[in-house]
Amino acid sequence: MKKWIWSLLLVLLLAACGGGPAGGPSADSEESSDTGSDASGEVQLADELSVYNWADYIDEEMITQYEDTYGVDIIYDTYASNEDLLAKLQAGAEGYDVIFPSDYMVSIMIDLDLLSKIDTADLPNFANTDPQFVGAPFDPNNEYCVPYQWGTTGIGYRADVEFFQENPPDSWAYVFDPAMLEQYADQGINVLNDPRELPGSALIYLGYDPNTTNPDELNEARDVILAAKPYWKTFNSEDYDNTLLIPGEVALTQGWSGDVANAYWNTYDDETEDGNWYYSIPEEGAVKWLDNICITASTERYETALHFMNYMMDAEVAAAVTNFTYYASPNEAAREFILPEILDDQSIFPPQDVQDKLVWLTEVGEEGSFLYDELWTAVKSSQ
Ligand code: N2P
Repeated sequence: MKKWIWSLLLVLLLAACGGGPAGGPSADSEESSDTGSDASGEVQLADELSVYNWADYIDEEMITQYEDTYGVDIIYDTYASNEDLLAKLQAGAEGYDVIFPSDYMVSIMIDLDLLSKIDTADLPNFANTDPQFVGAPFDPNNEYCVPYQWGTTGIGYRADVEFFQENPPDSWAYVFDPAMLEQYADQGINVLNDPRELPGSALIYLGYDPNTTNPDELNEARDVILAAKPYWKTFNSEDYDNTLLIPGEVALTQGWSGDVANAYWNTYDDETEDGNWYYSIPEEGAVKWLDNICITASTERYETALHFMNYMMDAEVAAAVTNFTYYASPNEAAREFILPEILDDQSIFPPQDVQDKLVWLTEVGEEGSFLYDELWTAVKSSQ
């Protein structure tokens, strides 16, 4: 029996109603877990689906739209880092169906058997993906995950800070060099509360690979972080754009591209035609990342999870997510629905010469993970 026969039925139904996301079953499930196909070949969706995503990383209206269209209640929960997500799953948390790990975390999760396999032939909307994001090195045949959003890790700074008007932050020294920090730290500095991203930027500042497992290089990065830490006000990667940047609680942040763009557009002044948060990719280079939609190995609602995955790859849904989060979309078909000011914003979609300076984080192996854990514990426990 063809697994996605229901998607055909829905396409016909949506076509009759004037459109909507392609691919979807009838929504009259009575069950909280998948029941597979019934006699007519339609997949019976579960009553509920548990989705676990990064904080501030979706347009919640797209969740409501899914619930209303398909009659599936989404239990939506968020995390602050890949490591928090991993810890939760490793602690045996069951019930999460759909998760959004980044590149290097996909590799780790594949090795730990934490993900269900998928077949992209079952996902009609996978065809919307920009070919440059198909078959990324951490999942070369997309046997586990599909791309969700991508971005970079750089520096966000407040345009109205006088020091930055003369000295636009173009180096990681603005985050890590105490002599530099002296100039503006009293106005507040935030860094990402993330055990790979913060050491990663420090390593790049020092001229090292952000994936190094060389203990001397990691010790050097730890010392740079410890020397800068007294100047930092907050470690926040969860809601810093809304609680620290937009209200002007800090002057500078190590930040993710979309979060800083969110602050830019939310401080945009129609009169000056400018926002108050700028974003820079430091001259030493920076990390780029690709977050993914994956299904947990422990799911009992595999078909519903797959159906949701396909929904998220619909061109209009993916565009709505980017228009809300300000992160770049790997969905090529979504481009025509993305607001022109977002498509033209080079801090969100960096030009090729900037992209050439970017590196991926990769899995560092068991010993490497131990070293990064040790570094992170030293950073977080120091006074
Ligand atoms: C947005 C989270 C961005 C995810 N708040 C970075 N991988």
